[in-house]
This record gives sequence, structure tokens and C-alpha cells, in this order.
Amino acid sequence: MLPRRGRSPAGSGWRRNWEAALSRRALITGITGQDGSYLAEHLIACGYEVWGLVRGQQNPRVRQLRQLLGDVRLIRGDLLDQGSLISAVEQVQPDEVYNLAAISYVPMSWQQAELTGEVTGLGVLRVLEAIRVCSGISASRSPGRGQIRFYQASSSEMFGMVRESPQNEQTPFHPRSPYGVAKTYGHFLTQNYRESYGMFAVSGILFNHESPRRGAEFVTRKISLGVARIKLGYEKQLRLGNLSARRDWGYAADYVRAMRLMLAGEEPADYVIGTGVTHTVGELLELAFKVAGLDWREHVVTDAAFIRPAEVDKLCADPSLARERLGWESKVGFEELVAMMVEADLALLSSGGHAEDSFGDSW
Ligand code: NDP
Ligand code: GDR
Repeated sequence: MLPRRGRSPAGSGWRRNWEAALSRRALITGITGQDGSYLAEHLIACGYEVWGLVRGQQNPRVRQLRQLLGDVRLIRGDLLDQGSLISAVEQVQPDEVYNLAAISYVPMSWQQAELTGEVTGLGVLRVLEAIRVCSGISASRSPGRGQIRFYQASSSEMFGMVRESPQNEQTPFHPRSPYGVAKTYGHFLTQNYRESYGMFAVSGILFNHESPRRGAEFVTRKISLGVARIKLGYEKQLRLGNLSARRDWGYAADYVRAMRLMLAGEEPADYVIGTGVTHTVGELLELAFKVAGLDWREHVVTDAAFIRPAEVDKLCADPSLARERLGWESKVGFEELVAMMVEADLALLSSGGHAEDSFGDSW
């Protein structure tokens, strides 16, 4: 069992919060992903000591991560390998664990459904078990004070074929992809460890959030890169799938603030995080091309190859609980976000950069 590190005595107001954060240590899985980088930056700015779990022998994103965030300490591990997770928790002795690692690209979850179940679903079990075993928690021994707090990256994809709109914490789930099913497993398992063992384990049900660091396979970044390539004369066409799908798109740097707030709360609870505003892929397209002074109708081709076996037609968040209890709000709106991404990709490609080996902004 881990010996727990000491805490500074309670002060008052902002000073107490700052002092508490200063003494905290976080372990982030998925640190090489979009959210991992923003969360690490945010926690470092809040005074945390940040550790990131990285996998593989030669992960090219590790170099980029080190360039951006020299202060992050890295430890090897894989969500497929229980022993590596136990060793990581044992070595780092975190106060907080953020489980952001996943196979997160929905179409890939049909192509590699079993792997998605293993990483995105069972991976949550392995992280929770690592925390439970290292903390000496069992059915007869609860965690007590100073326990490791756990955040699970749940998803609006769990709502899938929505039963009501907008979606809140009580809306029933109907996932539409192996990814959504795996996330739903991780979500209920997190709830179950909270109820079974008294662990401070929570899920953030996050709606789509984007940035210049977004993976090039997701539709917002595919569009911002496509617009930049067309504007600079490298390409003429952009091939896309379903243009009528609606999503609630926000800015990733806003959303990672909610993750920390959820673990800083008095009581563990799950929260919906989104903007409450929804747009179609078509509206996104129109705006992104307009930012570069182009007309999307002259360049966009719909291609059946990008149509999914089952689609999530419309998502829209009701984030009122997070606003009331956490004081969380999304700050960057849709227009600002789209302009930020298109401008970042124009700058990236103009300076000879590539989407594949860059996160697009200061990486
Ligand atoms: P990314 O796809 O950008 O990052 C995924 C991360 O998972 C990468 O760091 C990747 O590491 C890591 N990873 C994949 N497989 C493994 C494994 N077997 N062991 C350890 N690490 C692994 O995702 P985002 O940053 O966009 O999202 C973060 C989390 O939030 C994900 O769980 C996603 O499903 C969820 N989510 C995201 C939303 C969004 O809109 N962005 C919305 C709702 C939920 P590597 O570099 O080694 O590949
Ligand atoms: P999503 O994001 O599946 O919502 O999952 P994505 O950007 O991939 O798709 C959004 C919508 O756009 C439509 N679409 C296309 N999508 C892609 N990727 N490529 C295309 O060419 C294309 N054309 C149309 C899709 O059909 C879909 O309706 C993201 C991920 O980050 C998940 O990990 C996360 O859980 C959810 O957001 C919330």
C-alpha cells in the first residue's frame, strides 16, 4: 500500500486552494493526445507536479511534448498492460489520476472493435484496479482520507441515438459505435468503483472539443487543414462524409479546466461539459472556408467512404449542473474556435510544417 504524502494545513479562500494545488501530484494517461497536453499545461500553471504515462519505444509525440512542457515527467505504461499501470501508480504516488488514454477515433472502433474494447473499455478497469491495489482498498477496507482521486474521460457518444435534447447527466445512453459502447462500460465502471469501494472516482461527460492540436482525422481539423491546403494551392478538393450531423463543439483548453474542478470538489459526481450550442458539419464547413475567403461549394466533395455504419445525428449539451456546482463555463465560442483553427493551419503550412508531425500551434 502506498504511504500517503503529507498535506499542508488548511488556510482560507484562494490561498488554501493555491497551497493545496502546490502540494498535489497528478498522473495523466493519454498525455500525448490533444487533451493531455492542455491538461498538463493547466495543472502545471495551477502548481501541480505533473507526470504523464507514455507507451511504445519510439513515440514521436513524446519529443513534441518535451519541447512544449519540459516540466512534465514521463513514465512508461500501456492501458493494455495491468502490471505497467500498477508500477506507474506505485512509483508516482499521485494525488489525482486523469484517465484520458483511449482509442478515440470513432470510425476506427468498427475496424478494430476488440482493440477498442480492450483499450477504451477495459483500460479503465485496469487503471482503477491499479489505484485500488496500490491504495490497499478492498470490499472491507475503504480508502479514507488522502485517497487518490480518479477522473474518467467519458463522452457524449454514450448518448448516441439521443432520447432527449439537450442531454444532461440523467439522459439515458444509447451508444451507436463500439467506441461509444466501450466508453459506456468505462463510465458505469467508474460509478461502480465509487459505489463499491467509496473511491473518489468521477466521469466528465465531455462533448466534442477541438483546437489547433486536434488530431488530423477528426472533422474540425480535417476541415481546417483542408481549407489551408486549398488556400495555399496544395490541393483543390476536400472529401467528407455526412454534412448534416450536428455537434456541440467547444475549445479543448476550456474543457480541461472542468476536469480539474471535478476532482477538486467536496463530493464525487459526474458532469456534462459542453457549450449548449449545436451546429451541422455543413455550417462548420461554410464558416471555415469563409475565414480563408473561399466558397466551400467549389471544393467539397461528399464521399461514401466517410459515412459511418451507424451515425450519431445530433448532440447538444445541457451543462447547467457544471455551471451551478463547479462554476465552469465555456469561454471560446464556435466562430472564434473555427477561425483559430483555420488561422493556425494556414500559419503552420505556410511555414513548411506538417499536420502529421505537429500539433499545429506552439508544439
Ligand atoms: P487523442 O486521440 O488526441 O489522444 C488519445 C491518447 O490516448 C493519446 O495520448 C494516445 O497515446 C493514448 N493511448 C492510446 N492507446 C493507448 C494505450 N493502449 N495505452 C496508453 N495510452 C494510449 O484524444 P483526446 O485528447 O481528444 O481525448 C482525450 C480523451 O477524452 C479520450 O479518452 C477521448 O476518448 C475522450 N473524449 C474526447 C473528446 C474530444 O472531443 N476530444 C470528447 C469526449 C471524450 P499515443 O500517443 O501513444 O497514441
Ligand atoms: P466524433 O468526431 O465522431 O463526434 O467523435 P468527428 O470529428 O470524427 O466526427 C464528427 C461528425 O462529423 C461527421 N463527418 C466526418 N467526420 C470525420 N472524422 N471525417 C469526415 O470526413 C467526416 N465527414 C463528416 C461524422 O460523421 C460525425 O458525425 C469525437 C471524438 O473526439 C470522440 O473521441 C469523442 O468522444 C466525441 O467526439 C465526443
